Amino acid sequence: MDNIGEVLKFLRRKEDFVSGDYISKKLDVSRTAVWKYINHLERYGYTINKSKGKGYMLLKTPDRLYPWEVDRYRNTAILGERIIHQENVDSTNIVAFKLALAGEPEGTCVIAESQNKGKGRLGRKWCSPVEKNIYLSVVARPQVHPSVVYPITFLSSLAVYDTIETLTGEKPTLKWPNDVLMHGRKVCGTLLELSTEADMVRFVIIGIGFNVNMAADELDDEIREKASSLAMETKKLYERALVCGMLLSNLEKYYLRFKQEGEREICRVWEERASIKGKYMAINQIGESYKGIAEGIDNDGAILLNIDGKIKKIIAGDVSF
Ligand code: BT5
Repeated sequence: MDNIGEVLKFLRRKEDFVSGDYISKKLDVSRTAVWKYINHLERYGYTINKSKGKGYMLLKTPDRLYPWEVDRYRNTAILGERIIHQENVDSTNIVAFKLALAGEPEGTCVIAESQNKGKGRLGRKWCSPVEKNIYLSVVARPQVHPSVVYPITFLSSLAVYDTIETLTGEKPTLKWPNDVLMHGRKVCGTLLELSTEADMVRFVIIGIGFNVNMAADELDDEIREKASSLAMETKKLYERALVCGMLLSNLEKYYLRFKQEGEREICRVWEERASIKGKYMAINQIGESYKGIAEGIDNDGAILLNIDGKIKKIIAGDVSF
């Protein structure tokens, strides 16, 4: 289906009919091949006006995260060079993890329209309704020591932050360690999963769940009060391929910065963006809760909490303000 994106480019060039003959000459394929591509496009959900004498005219593009749609908005050299798009998967992280184990190169993305076993951290569930949001897992091979991997979560949050700011003009809130919120409600979470060997990371799967067009009645009861989407917060719908392309571009920008400037720099950027210093918060770890004032983020991504004058370093947990 390599030529599908190319055929679409011709159809998009003008709001008029494009002849099959023209496309076949440009792509150096037969007229029958063009006809087959058009049929494929229809099966993918595109609405195309077909006229015997005039050719083809694109009337409607489905809101799908097909690789050739995301490519239109992606400005990256590594992330998304290969996109594996699936209608439904258990979890994009599970699919990407298996691919990475089998040697998939850095940058490959698994994107699904829905997940039936979407995962949060600690075995929690990620609500993943069909064709509404972005469920994306990126294979990264950063060649670093396992101890510096944690801040990779921040890369994702920062990329989502920039994407939201560009799209809406609003600044979201970053909540340690992996949440992005709008008006106090979670619109994005990141799940990192890694495979390591001795002193080296073999690969990291960066799993991003970003709520784009989800409506209030699609939220599971358990998250009704605390989750939201771009659409719910701004009262308009977004072209998900555009959002996804922007997200990948922003993620690559921060990923390159992570590689060049190191995890400390990323922690500083995240810390500043999250304006975390001086905030009073409670951090729940399995079975324990700590309350104190945030002093900042350590160089490995842990949060430093001042509890009655004593600094406690916490590497994992859930924050509530
Ligand atoms: C996360 O975990 O926030 C990580 C979520 C990562 C999801 C992506 S989707 C693509 C990739 N494939 C996967 O299988 N996973 C990744 P955590 O911080 O543990 O938050 C989980 C909690 O967020 C749940 O217990 C709910 O309370 C809440 N939640 C569940 N679904 C949500 C949603 N769609 N939007 C906002 N909050 C949600």
